[in-house]
Amino acid sequence: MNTSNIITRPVSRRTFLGAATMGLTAAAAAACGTRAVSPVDAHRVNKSAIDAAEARRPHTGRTVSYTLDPRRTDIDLGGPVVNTYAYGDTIPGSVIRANVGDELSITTRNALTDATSVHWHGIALRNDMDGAAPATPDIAAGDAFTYRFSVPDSGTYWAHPHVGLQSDFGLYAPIIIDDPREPHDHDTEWIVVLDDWTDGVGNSPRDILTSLQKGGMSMGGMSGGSTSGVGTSALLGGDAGDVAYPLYLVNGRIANAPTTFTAAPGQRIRIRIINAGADTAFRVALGGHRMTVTHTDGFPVTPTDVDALLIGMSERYDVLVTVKDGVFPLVASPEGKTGTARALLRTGAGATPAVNVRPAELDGFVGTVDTFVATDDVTLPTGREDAALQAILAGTMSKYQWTINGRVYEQMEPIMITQGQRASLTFTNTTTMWHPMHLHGHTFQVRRPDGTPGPRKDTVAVRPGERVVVDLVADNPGQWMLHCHNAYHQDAGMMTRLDYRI
Ligand SMILES: [Cu+2]
Repeated sequence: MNTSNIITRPVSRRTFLGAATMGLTAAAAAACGTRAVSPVDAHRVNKSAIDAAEARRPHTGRTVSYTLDPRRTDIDLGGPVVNTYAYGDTIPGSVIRANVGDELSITTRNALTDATSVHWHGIALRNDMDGAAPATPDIAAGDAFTYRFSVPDSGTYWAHPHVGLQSDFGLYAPIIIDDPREPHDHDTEWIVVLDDWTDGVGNSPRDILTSLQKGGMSMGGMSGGSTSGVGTSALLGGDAGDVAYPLYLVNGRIANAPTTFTAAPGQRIRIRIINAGADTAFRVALGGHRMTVTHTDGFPVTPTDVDALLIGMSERYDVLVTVKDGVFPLVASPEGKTGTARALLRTGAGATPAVNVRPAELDGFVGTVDTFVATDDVTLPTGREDAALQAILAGTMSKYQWTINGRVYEQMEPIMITQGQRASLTFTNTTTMWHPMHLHGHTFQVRRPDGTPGPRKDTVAVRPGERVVVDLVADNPGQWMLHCHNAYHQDAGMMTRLDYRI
């Protein structure tokens, strides 16, 4: 095996991890010779531009208030009880809900022993309330902060910290933004939050990262949360992830003790599916039903029927289902990993399906980002490209370091954009792993392989060796994080910023 060319070849992850003597990649080596920029020093924003952008958002004049209590607490996962971090006493945290144009006022009281923040994932909000430093300062242990921002777009979003590995604990909550003008095309709604879980039952997220940095192959064993034993996935183009989790959860419960959603036969259910996992893509299906996908990351798509959906970390899909009579498993199968997560849908009499029932739909037609096309009303204008931005994804597995444009976050040079520009952003994945790439403050439009507009998304999976182009409109000034939503890749450097020129 020629390890000198390892990042551009589809080698196995085991080989990749084992290449401990591998030198720096060309991209990383280039970065070593250039000046590092402190993100804090570079934190300059145009406050009046941020205020002007806020004035352009719709406003109802209504303020909806919530409190969020990040704390250490005991959580019953349906058998295993873990002492972990959560928002309040439940996983997921309580739903945050408002209408388009409302102001959300969310007082966050940090009872953790570390600083935290709350990032309002997917919402095109004002930059200084984004919940990611330096645009918004972190909240010190014991302190409180009230996030105030208006919400311009309807859809399914979620809240999570933007500090270290806190996103691989129980700190997550759904956010639903309603548009009262939207036609009401369903009878009832089911929010389904997926997660991969290790804290308190396997190795801690911190220990997992340490293991990955040591070479990744030393942590295997019965306690779970190991960094070996992850397989491959054709849908993900190769290695499925870095961490084999001991548990996978739907709405905070293990597969043996699932939550049950109750409806009546013939009802139309809108299911909002959120992947809050740190290192796991899920393949999701509802036994006995096809699903009509209506939204990707909050934005409408031409309704499209699928048997199952592939959902990467931080992605959201909304689906409509007209339910049959009986008891049906909603199964979230961790892609390329061993285990299962599930919930139950009960609309009538019948025995509960066994935990090992694998719906045939999981192996039917699986919707991926390539499957969907945004509706006309949310399709971004085409025909003009003022800037062609690049994000080259690379990695050096010898020390578990991941980079964008040759740099880890601490040394990043922001990607620059000018307000009003229409820009393309090209992700080029030179690694042997897939990366769910997320941009804050914007919902870009993914270009289909033939160049035509695909779905609106804030997170797009970029498979090994693949190039993905997205288009965006620079209409939300500030400094915005652009990063891989694999929590371990992000913590190990795979983050940069999109900065508006001032
Ligand atoms: Cu990644």
